[in-house]
Amino acid sequence: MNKKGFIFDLDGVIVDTAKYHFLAWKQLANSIGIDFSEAQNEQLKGVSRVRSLEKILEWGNTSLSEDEFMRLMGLKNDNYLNYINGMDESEILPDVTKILNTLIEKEQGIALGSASKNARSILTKVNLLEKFQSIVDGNDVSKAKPDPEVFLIGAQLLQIKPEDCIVFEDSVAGIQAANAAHMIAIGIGENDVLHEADFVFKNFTEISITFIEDIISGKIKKEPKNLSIDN
Ligand code: B16
Ligand code: MG
Repeated sequence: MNKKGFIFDLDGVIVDTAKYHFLAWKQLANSIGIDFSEAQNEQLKGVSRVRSLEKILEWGNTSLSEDEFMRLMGLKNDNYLNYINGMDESEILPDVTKILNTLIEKEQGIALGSASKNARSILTKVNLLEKFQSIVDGNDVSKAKPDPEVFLIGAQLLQIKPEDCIVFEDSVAGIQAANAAHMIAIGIGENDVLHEADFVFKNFTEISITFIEDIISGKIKKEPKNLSIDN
């Protein structure tokens, strides 16, 4: 039997929590006199919570004591969790459940590989937690994407070789992490942004069951150009 490991990013792939990150970061930034735009929010996709606040402070030319930094991170997360608490299954992005169910039916490995420390709460809210055999989130990694650590741990937990894993990602750093892990990198989003991916789809409605079957059988492989010897 062919068994592959399918590793899903969370924000931007399974659900669109970027809109809630935006509202929570904007409220926090404005409270300390810093403007925060949607374009800046784009740059925080896939970036850890600590690094996100560091970037916002850089944009606002502001520095804080360590205590104040920690306090503001807590405030942002409390505010973000208020939005997350209102989530339900209707927020799952189109055809994500269909693809997950197909993979379960075909007895494939399924893992989550997210930078978010709130990943388990979010999956619970949208009722998808039990579809994942393994979860790797922001609590489990020491190195952020583009480092491949998050996906390599995912492969290890699934007990599947990295070369037999496939990553679904919406961020450039995440695609680079998948390439560095020698996994098939599937971008979810725009081709011009995610051009380092092996394949790019706007969303899961564009991914056919035949495509999934061809990956499982090994007919579809990683693009050789994305397999450089130094990563
Ligand atoms: P948290 P992903 C990432 O999720 C988000 O894209 C990013 O905007 C966020 O800062 C990061 O999680 C940390 O999230 O504050 O919940 O720990 O795309 O890696 O699933
Ligand atoms: Mg993401």
